[in-house]
Amino acid sequence: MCYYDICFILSLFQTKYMLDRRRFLGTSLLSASGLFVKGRKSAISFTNSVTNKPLVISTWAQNVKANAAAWSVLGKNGRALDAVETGVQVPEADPHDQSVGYGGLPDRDGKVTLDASIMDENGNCGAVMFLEHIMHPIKVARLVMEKTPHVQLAGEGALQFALENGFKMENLLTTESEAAWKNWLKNAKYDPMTIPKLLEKENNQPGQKDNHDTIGMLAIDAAGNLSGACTTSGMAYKMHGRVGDSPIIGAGLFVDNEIGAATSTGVGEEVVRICGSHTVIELMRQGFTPEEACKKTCERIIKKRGEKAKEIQVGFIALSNKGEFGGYAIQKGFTYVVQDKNGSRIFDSKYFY
Ligand code: SD4
Repeated sequence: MCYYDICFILSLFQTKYMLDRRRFLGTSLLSASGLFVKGRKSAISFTNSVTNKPLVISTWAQNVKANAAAWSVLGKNGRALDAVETGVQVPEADPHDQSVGYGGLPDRDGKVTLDASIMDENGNCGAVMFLEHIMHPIKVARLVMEKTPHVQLAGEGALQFALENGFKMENLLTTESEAAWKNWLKNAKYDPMTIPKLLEKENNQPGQKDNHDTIGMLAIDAAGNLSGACTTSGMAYKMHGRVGDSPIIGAGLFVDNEIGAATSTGVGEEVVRICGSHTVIELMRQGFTPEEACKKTCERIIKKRGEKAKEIQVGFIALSNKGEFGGYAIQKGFTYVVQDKNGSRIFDSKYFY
């Protein structure tokens, strides 16, 4: 038997193992019973191996309204791409949401700079980064995808492209966010956990009640096609010119119609280092459920950062092409929200610390 024969036999074994594992996961998930966690549902109660579509899932509980907007498209047999583009515009236009679009906390120079990305079922994608003065960066990202030979446009060039396509320049810095920035300037100490800490102090976890964070939204439509969108004003008081994970395809967002879609929230630098959302999808390709894949991806960050990981928040959500979904975070407090034909449900994510 030659070397190539041995390799061939080994690959047959590997394929059989993966198929068995997928079958096992499918069966065990089917038999999972409904569970409730502190008044909210645990993801397992809605994870099953029967196709559940259409469905939309977003980071953070507050995004119930964004999901409802996406559902207005999905519920009428609309395309997942149109649904996610419509849905994430809700927090983009909300002046009280201090981590997305209008009203976002500025960088250390007082400028609101936005990152956004979008990806469809065919692997088409578009992104804008370090974009100023445009209320709906996600719409510009979609135009980058559909009207240019490129995938990403940044800064001045992205703004020029937006203006050429009929977008208006607007002041996105609200009085509230300007006041917060001026207060920060007194000590001017950058801390990537600024938003989580602020929210904790107010005894109000990110995503709950009036608090918000980056929105990553994933949807599967009635035709079984997946799409995703992610939009943010990035880390509060970041350096001018800083770009996070949200507009980086494979980091803040990834869609592969053969497997599923994933998106992230939290400290973008940590997500970029491990190509987070792409990693989630590759783990799902190996047979892990969306929740397991999100957990394993968080583990990669923890392994790299050691003790420092206890100071970092990153959360992932994922949706399979069967409508199975899940999420996981490094720290306590991450939530996600799902809407399908059964209505809207908020989930407390499982976490490490
Ligand atoms: C970023 N991931 O710019 C975004 C910010 C975020 O919760 O999600 N904050 O790094």
